[in-house]
Amino acid sequence: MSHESSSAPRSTAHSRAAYVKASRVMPGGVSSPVRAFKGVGGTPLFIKEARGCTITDIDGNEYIDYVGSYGPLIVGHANDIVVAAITKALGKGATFGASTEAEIRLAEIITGAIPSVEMVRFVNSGTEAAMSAIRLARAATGRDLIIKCNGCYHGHSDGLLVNAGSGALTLGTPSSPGVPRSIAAGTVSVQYNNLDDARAAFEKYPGQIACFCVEPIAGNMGLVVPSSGYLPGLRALCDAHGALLLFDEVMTGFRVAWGGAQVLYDIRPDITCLGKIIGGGMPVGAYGGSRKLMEMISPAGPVYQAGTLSGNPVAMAAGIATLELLWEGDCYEKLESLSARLADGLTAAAERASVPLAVNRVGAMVCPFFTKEAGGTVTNFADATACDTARYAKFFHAMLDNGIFLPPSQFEAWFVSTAHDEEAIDATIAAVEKSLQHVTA
Ligand code: HOZ
Repeated sequence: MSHESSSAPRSTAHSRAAYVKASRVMPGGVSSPVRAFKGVGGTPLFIKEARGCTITDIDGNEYIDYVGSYGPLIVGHANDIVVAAITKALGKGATFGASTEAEIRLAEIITGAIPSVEMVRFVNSGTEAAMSAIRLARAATGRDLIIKCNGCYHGHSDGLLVNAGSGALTLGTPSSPGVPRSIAAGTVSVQYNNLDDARAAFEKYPGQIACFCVEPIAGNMGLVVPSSGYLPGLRALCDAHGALLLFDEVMTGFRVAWGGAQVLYDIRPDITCLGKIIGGGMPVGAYGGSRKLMEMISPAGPVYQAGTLSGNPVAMAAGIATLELLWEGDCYEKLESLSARLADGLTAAAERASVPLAVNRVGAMVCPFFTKEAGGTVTNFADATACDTARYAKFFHAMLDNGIFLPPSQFEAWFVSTAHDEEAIDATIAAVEKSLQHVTA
């Protein structure tokens, strides 16, 4: 399809009216904070439908989409095969409160793709996966403390909402009222990409750390790439201190490679959290690890965790269809080449416009950071939060006017799907050229 864009301001009157109505009955007018445009100002779009790489709001404006529902839609919106799988499963019943063969199939795909995962427990969200994985780590080690990195986000459970990224960062509330001090005290936070900081935390709490919980590629403070040696260093520190290494691959699982970041970097964590892509756009999460560890989970073992809709057959069907599509053909090659084209185009456009921009990328996750100075890099939370969010906001709105839907925050990654094509990427770069003129004004 053609992706020609016009930079004429688009009418969003219906979205604005919907937002007024929504704000009367839903906190902030949304079901998840980042959607409210608080990080960029203005009124959030309400979506009518989406297909492929294109999303359409209720005013009928079409955009090339890089939000991709924050990661699950690696084969694009409303992929025919995924829709058919969902429809077929739904026609047989939405939920049973009993096991299905689809759970076995999805678990087999996951355990086949990720060497560190021999068994998997399905849950309903990444938040649930991380929360349950931490309980398992504490049970397995008999220790209470956990370490997490500033700016990493592992869902919104109490103990993980400490110096958190994603919406909590966008809104300037890294922690939250309502998190008991006693629970927050169980979380030690350190700087991402800083092994000395990690080592110091282990040394400060000898024999007390249950696990080091980390996004192997940080995707919730924008996209921050692990420096060489960081992940192997964490593995060695955990081993030296008898702690478990927990990779939160909710975002990176099956996105940066078949399997995820741990396959890409050849590191074996003890516990892995998954979500997003393995549910093909339906609500899902999972955590997994060695058989020995996972057999501690109820009913095989004593660590309790349950869920009425866990392993939901419609979500399983969507996940299986998505992963089967990814397995076939040259999906990851295509994602790599499109994403490189996007990142290179962003960098070149910024250079031409003399706008300082650091473009971070791993596979089909891309993030342009508006650094304060030319040549700036973003390797941790401090670098990310030093970026010019006002400039990102101007850029975001100019891109919307040019027909491109980006995450409404400097601190979220852009997601490329197999439904994008070179034409869409080139149209995006053309929009970037136009939009960068506005950020210097
Ligand atoms: N992990 C997701 C992106 N950072 C969350 C999306 C949301 O908070 O709505």
